Amino acid sequence: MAGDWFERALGVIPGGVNSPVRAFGSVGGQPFFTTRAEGAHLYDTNGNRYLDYVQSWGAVILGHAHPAVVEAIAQAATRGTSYGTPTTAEVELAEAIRERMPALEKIRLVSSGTEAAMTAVRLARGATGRAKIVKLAGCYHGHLDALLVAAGSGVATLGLPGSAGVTAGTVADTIVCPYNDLDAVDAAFAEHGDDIAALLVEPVAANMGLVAPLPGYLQGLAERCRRHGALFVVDEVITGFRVARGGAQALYDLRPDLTIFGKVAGGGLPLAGLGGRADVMDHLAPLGPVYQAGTLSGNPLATAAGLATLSVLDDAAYGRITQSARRLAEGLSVALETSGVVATVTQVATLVGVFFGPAVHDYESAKTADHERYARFFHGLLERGVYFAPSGYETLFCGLAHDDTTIDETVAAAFAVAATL
Ligand code: KE4
Repeated sequence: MAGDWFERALGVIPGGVNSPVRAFGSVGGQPFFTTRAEGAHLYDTNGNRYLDYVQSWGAVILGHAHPAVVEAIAQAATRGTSYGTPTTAEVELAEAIRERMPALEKIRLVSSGTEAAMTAVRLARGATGRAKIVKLAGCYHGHLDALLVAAGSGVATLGLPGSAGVTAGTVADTIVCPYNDLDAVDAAFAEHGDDIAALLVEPVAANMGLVAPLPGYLQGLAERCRRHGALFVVDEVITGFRVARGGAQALYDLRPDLTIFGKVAGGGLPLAGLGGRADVMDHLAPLGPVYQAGTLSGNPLATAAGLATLSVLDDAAYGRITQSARRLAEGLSVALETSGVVATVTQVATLVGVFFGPAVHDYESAKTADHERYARFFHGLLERGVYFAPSGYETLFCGLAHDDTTIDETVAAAFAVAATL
């Protein structure tokens, strides 16, 4: 039984999980343990089948165990698993990424989004000779100390440690502004302009629930960075190769100085990276003075999975996934409205979000949504075999395996659960 496995896990792994959000802390209850997955479905140790909208937090887009990805990994494994030397697949994957995101003139592969963000922060500071970093409240860029910050009071405040173990010193150069608020960014540049190395943003915020950028917001950020000589860094770990073939920078016509990517680019294996202006990226070792390294960077199995995934994702695929997301968003809206539940369903291309409350535009308003009601919605769906994100601060991922039948099954379950909310 799952409970037995959770008990066993608790005896050897902190919280029983290797990443906190998996523990269901935000929604209550105990997590199930997955034994296998296929297409849009997960299967747990009790043989239950779930329609999966977490899709490994966005790392899976073709559906689980897609034949092209499985074959690519299996083939690569017969040739060894890691060499610690350059390989042709790393070059081919970097070129495939640049073909989709031309702003990434040079690319460095790493093993996680956190590692990519950490490198981007160090690189921005090394390339500009400046210390300050601007981040936006509610955006998540991984668990690097410099960005584990809580916003102070006020609109452009120096960060306070956002986790135990993060010292005041490591966040002393981090400025936090509300998302979707250009005036706050103006205040930050007015006070610290010449010392701001970079501004990091999730172009579509997906870690405070799904929050779209207001019209002109992203362009406003880019323009302010340009005016003050700071690097405009977009975190496309979720949106990259997810919301469009060229990511959010294609959707919103952006040319970032640096881009962080991950998840889809690794096809579900540990791969992430950063890329951008060659004159900035060339500051990275061994070419330049900004050190960065990784034993498994560009791992042959991960690059094989990433190449296989990207090769399936043509514009028609994104069109199909976007249509599924639209069908899901519309169905959820009707289901919740029919039951008279106050909820806001958001959709950006292939991403869908649900807030129990009025429209959300930043982290403060995301926090005012009814997360207790979201927890009840989550468990009601889970009981009916539908697995939504176990937190109202996450996002729902549609993929190629979510067809009309699976979406309609989900919407039917949502109607049933909405009536109980
Ligand atoms: P990783 O270090 O977890 O590979 O990536 C960090 C990261 C960076 N940037 C963005 C926009 C991200 O969303 C993430 C990680 N996303 C979370 C879920 N929203 C991963 C799930 C987890 O923490 O277990």
